[in-house]
Amino acid sequence: MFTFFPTLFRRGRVAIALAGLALLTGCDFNFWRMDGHQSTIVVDGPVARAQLEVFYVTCWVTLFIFIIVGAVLAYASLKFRARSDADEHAEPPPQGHGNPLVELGLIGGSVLALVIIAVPTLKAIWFTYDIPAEEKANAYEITAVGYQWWFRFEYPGEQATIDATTKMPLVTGNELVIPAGRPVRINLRTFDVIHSLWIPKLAGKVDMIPNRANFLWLKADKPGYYWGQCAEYCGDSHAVMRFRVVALGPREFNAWLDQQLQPARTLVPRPADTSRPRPQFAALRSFRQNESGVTEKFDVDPLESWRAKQAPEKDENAELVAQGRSLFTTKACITCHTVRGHAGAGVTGPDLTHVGSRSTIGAGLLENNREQLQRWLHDPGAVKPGNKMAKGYVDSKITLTAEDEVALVAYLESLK
Ligand code: HEC
Ligand SMILES: [Cu+2]
Repeated sequence: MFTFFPTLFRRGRVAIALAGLALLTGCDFNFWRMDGHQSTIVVDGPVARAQLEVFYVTCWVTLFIFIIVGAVLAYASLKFRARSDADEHAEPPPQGHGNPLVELGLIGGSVLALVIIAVPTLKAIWFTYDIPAEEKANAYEITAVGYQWWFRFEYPGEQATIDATTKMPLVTGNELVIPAGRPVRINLRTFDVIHSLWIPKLAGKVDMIPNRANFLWLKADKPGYYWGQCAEYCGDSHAVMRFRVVALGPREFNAWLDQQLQPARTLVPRPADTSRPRPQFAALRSFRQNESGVTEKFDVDPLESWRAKQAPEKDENAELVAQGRSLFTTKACITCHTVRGHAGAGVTGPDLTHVGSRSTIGAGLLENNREQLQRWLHDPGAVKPGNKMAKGYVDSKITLTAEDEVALVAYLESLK
């Protein structure tokens, strides 16, 4: 009677825990599909796929070992359990010492298990290390530089226009646009501390280490919009040091390059377009519960939203944009930022030449729209703890009125 209750209690606890887990996850289809934005299980490229295969092999081998050992343990505990009071006080059964057959079998089994894991692991290490020889000629090269707490992307093969006589390699920030279906070699550098570049659906993480020329390669199977993350603790805002990867087909990639290579856009006044609004990410308006302004659910396909971001806003106000452009210089934004062709040669903040065409700001933290841009300019430190722009506001005594913010936002949005 008294031994019965604790058992029931224990079983009850397990049942409650299981029911809780089912409740927590049951409604979330994605949990069972394991297809989150940063899934390593549902992947979209050969490098991530090779790494996933090693994971599966290891899982199956360990599951096999678990079942064998568990079965032997269950058999022994059941067969030799105490069945009566007398059993409990009886001598232990005869003990065995050393059985060559069993011992050799266990050694052989362990070696076999290790070989089964080692062969695909070594193959994957070789494959993921560098682009296969036959694909090298088709490779595209990009340099990624980690900063506390954002990423700079450089395209060494593309010469971007500054003015009629000067060019420089193309630099973008926080949004890595790559050609789909082509191997991409990414040189990994850092401006300050150790960071790590990780795009879970495309490739495993590799560190960006000071004074060490690391690199990784990856390939996206098809055009898509991917989530990336710094994967090495690097200070205050490490957890929100994110970025996006946009993979585009050849024609679209070239069109994107053409646009990015242009110097910053100067607005030509034109009548406002009042036709149907174009697709947007689900903004704070429709997704309020997400305090940080990060959008996880979308009204439309994220790649489509990104595409929509490439075209000029429909209600551009040339006067406001011009006002924002001059504030950009007078409010010291140019000390850290560059708008190629307009003003500034700052390199400690992201290049803003085409910031209006990116889908996020603050290194993948906020959706790039009017509300979030203003929120960022108003108090960057409140959005992203410790970030260097917030420090710059204090050091350079930058203060913005609400009108300044609106004008600056209009200017930034015009930079397509
Ligand atoms: C002290 C240097 C500094 C100053 C001054 C500064 N910024 Fe920044 N800015 C940064 C840094 C650093 C980041 C990246 C912050 C992060 O994501 O961690 C940034 C990010 C941004 C972004 C988001 C870009 C992106 O791709 O995520 C915008 C927009 C921006 N700044 C606009 C401005 C404007 C407008 C001003 C002037 C009012 C300004 N900044 C002044 C350093 C500065
Ligand atoms: Cu980092």
